[in-house]
This record gives sequence, structure tokens and C-alpha cells, in this order.
Amino acid sequence: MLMARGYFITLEGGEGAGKSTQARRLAAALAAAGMPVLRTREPGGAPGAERIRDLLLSPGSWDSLTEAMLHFAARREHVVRSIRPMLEAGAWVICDRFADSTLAYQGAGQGLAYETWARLCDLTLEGLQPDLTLILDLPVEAGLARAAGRSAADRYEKLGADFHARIRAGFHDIARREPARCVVLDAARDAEAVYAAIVETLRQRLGAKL
Ligand code: Z5A
Repeated sequence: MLMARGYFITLEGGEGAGKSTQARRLAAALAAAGMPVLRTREPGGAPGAERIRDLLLSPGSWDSLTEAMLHFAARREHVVRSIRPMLEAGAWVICDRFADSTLAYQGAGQGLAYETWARLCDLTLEGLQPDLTLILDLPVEAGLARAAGRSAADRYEKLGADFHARIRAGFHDIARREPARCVVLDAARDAEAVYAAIVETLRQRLGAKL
């Protein structure tokens, strides 16, 4: 590895797309190469944010703006207490979901307006944006089957195939809007092939010598 500074890399996609699997593997490879690395996730990643995560994933329903604000409240804690300090210290930050998930889930999924999402970003993120976003793309049925095989369904996993199809389309819209930051990867392949595509993307986009 011949890189001087860390990068902020986010993994996005629907349920069961393999984000956690790939985030673990990528973070381990960076650490093995001697890079300081933080692997983290949303909602969560800081003590207060993990408490908000418990609220968000437990049974119940929220107004979509309330729900988006809860995600951004958790994200603010995560950014201020974990992500930004680690980036400033030169670490690579590998994050399982970030603000794009709010645009896909609360926007495309639950009707939150793009402009409202953008205002919440302005208010809470102080200009922080991922250097690279890997969107792991998988047909909805395949993702839900993978997620079901792993653990009991949470509140979002129970929302049904139509909801998850809107999420998938929402991520495609994000990739079309921001091609310099986002790369869509076919996540239906085996985990080894997906990881190889991630490494190739890091080489091309960030000059990584992984
Ligand atoms: N949410 C939101 O609404 N708004 C927001 O702003 C944010 C989040 C940030 C968080 O749930 C929920 O919050 C999420 C969106 C919402 N909705 N849900 N559910 P979470 O953190 O508990 O779960 P998740 O983010 O959706 O992750 P996941 O379901 O755990 O999926 P994943 O991380 O993408 O997949 P995985 O855990 O790596 O793999 C799932 C299974 O598939 C596992 O058994 C693997 O071994 C297997 N797997 C992985 N890759 C492969 C391949 N390539 N082939 C075959 N099998 C594989």
C-alpha cells in the first residue's frame, strides 16, 4: 500500500446485499497492509447513535420526516465523535451505510423530498461527503432471502417487496446523479467476485495499491 492519507468509503445497497461482509473484508485488508482503519456502520457507530439505532430498528412507526431526522441525529453523533476525528487522524473510514441510505429509504421508500434530505445534510454534515460510495446492487428477492437466512427480520426488512424495489431504484438514481462518487457493483456474484470488483474500483478511483 502506497497511500499517504485515508479515505471515507461508504457501502450502500438494499438488505442482504453483502455490505457488512465486504466492509469487514476490506477493512481487514487495509489493516493488514498497515493502514489505520475504522470500520463502522449506520445507524450507529457512536454511543448516542447506537441508542438511536435501537429506537429506529424496534417495532413502531414514525412520520417520515421524524424518521429522517432521527437518522440524521444519529449520523451527526457518528460524524462528530467518530468519523471526522478518525479521518483527521489519517485513518481510512469504511462505513456500512451513510446519508445515501436516508435518501433511498426515507426518500424513495417513504416519500421524503430530496430538498428536505439536502437541507438535513447541510445542517448536520458540514460538507462531509464520502470519497467513494460502493453501491452493492442485488435483485430484491435475492437480498431479502439472504437477510432472512441470517437473522430475525427488523422493522425495515418487514416492509415488503414493493418498498424494497423503490429502495433499489433510489440507489440507482443516486448513482446516476453522482457518477464521480458512486459505483454500482453487481452483488449477485459470489462474495469473492464482489470483493475483487471492490478492490479494482479502489485501484481505479483512489489509486489504491491493494
Ligand atoms: N436505514 C434507513 O432507513 N435510513 C438510513 O439512513 C440508514 C439505515 C442509515 C439498518 O439495518 C436498517 O436501517 C436498514 C436500512 C435502515 N434496513 N434494514 N434492514 P441493519 O444495519 O441491521 O441491516 P442492513 O444495513 O440492511 O444490512 P444487512 O441486512 O445485514 O445486509 P448486508 O450487510 O448488506 O449483508 P451481509 O450481512 O453482509 O450479508 C447478508 C447474508 O448474505 C449473510 O448471511 C452473508 O453471509 C450472505 N452473503 C453476503 N454476501 C454474499 C454473496 N456475495 N453471496 C451469497 N451470500 C452472501
